[in-house]
Amino acid sequence: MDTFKKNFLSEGYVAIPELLTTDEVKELQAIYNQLLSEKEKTIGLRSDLAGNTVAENEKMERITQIMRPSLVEEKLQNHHVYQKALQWAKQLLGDDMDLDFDMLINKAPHTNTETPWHQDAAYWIDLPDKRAASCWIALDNVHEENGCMWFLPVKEQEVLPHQSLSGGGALYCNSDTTGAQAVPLLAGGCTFHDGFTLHYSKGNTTNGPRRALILNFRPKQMILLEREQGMDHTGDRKKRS
Ligand SMILES: O=C(O)CCC(=O)C(=O)O
Repeated sequence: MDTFKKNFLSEGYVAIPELLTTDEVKELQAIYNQLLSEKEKTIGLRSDLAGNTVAENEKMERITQIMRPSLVEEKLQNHHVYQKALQWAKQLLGDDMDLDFDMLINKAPHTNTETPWHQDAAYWIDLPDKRAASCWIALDNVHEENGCMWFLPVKEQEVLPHQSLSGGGALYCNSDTTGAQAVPLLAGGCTFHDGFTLHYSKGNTTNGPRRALILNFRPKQMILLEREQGMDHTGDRKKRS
């Protein structure tokens, strides 16, 4: 077994330092900026993971999340990044992996808002086949100060109790995160994490954006099961019931 797969299976996450070329990063940055600025295009798919706790007239997005961006942007849908990431997902978890959903998570400059510790499975319905991999792709150089990812392996495949931030914000869980590792990356690098791995990122305190494109993969059969149950990752955030 190759080292990437071994690490992914034992730790619940792995870093791939160079998924994309510099040109691919530039192409994706341009598409990303367009999606961020054209708010009307992403109505219903867009929200602030920080929750809407500020007064309406002071409202500014701190952690912009856009679900399923490739549904509204054809250039994204056809981009080579989806094939590259899928090949990795197959290598890590098997040939039956397919794209379940994509999303953008942007931390604008000086918004200094952390994404709280959570497990992705807390957002999902319970499926019989638990294999899943989220590919978190850095479109800027990322480090602690602008919000690179942190990970903490979880031994059992169990979903810890989660709560939501007020105002429809992200899910979070209170857990001892001693020993968590920060994973800085250059733009074009990525990490893969599974649905149970605890993860978090600090706020962006720098002058630049922190743009991430996230692609989630799981077995084709499980995607069909999700869709049958009305789960297509476009809707409101809900806690696992
Ligand atoms: O980008 C972030 O800050 C958090 C990303 C995340 O939670 C995820 O990809 O599952």
